Amino acid sequence: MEPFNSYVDLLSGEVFPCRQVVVRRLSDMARMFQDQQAAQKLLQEGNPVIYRVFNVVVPEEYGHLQHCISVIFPGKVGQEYFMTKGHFHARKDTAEVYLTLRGNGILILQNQRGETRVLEMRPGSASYIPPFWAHRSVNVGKEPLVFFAVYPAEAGHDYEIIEKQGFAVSVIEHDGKPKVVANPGYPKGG
Ligand code: PAN
Ligand code: ZN
Repeated sequence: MEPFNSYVDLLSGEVFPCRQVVVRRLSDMARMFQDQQAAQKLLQEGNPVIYRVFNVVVPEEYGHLQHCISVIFPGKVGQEYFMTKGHFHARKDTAEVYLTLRGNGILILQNQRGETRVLEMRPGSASYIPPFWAHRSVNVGKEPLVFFAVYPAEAGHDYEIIEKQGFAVSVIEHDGKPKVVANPGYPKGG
């Protein structure tokens, strides 16, 4: 195939040209938030967009590199900040790099033993997500969190484990600041 460029608007995160945009609204992931009462209220008030992903389309084959921009909007469901669904890669032995372009976030990582790590995301942070770590990004700032991601094109996404069990930690606002807390709903022992 021919080499090509894409162009990223560093403020909005929009990619040009873009042939595939994923839009995640609260209704797509409402059960992932801790405060179900707050989630239901927000759903009734208009079902906000939580994030968008602008994908550059490349063949989903070994050797290619998938790349995209994610934009997580600022906001909270109860005290919990807007975040992505989070996933393992379907091929768990594949890594990923996130380069943050705008905003402030926290990247939650969790391995198959249920051990978690968190990394800050701010303009200029290049976060390495090693193979076998599930990942979810959380916008803890007041502006959109915009980051560029690149990963093996054959990696795929496995949302099922996270949809069932969630992550062992959540990021909530406490005294006006982000705080990483244990998730009470997470099954003990991983
Ligand atoms: C990212 C994510 C993106 C949206 O491109 O797919 O931020 O998050 P969810 O896929 O968890 O909804 C990535 O990690 N790709 O592998
Ligand atoms: Zn990923």
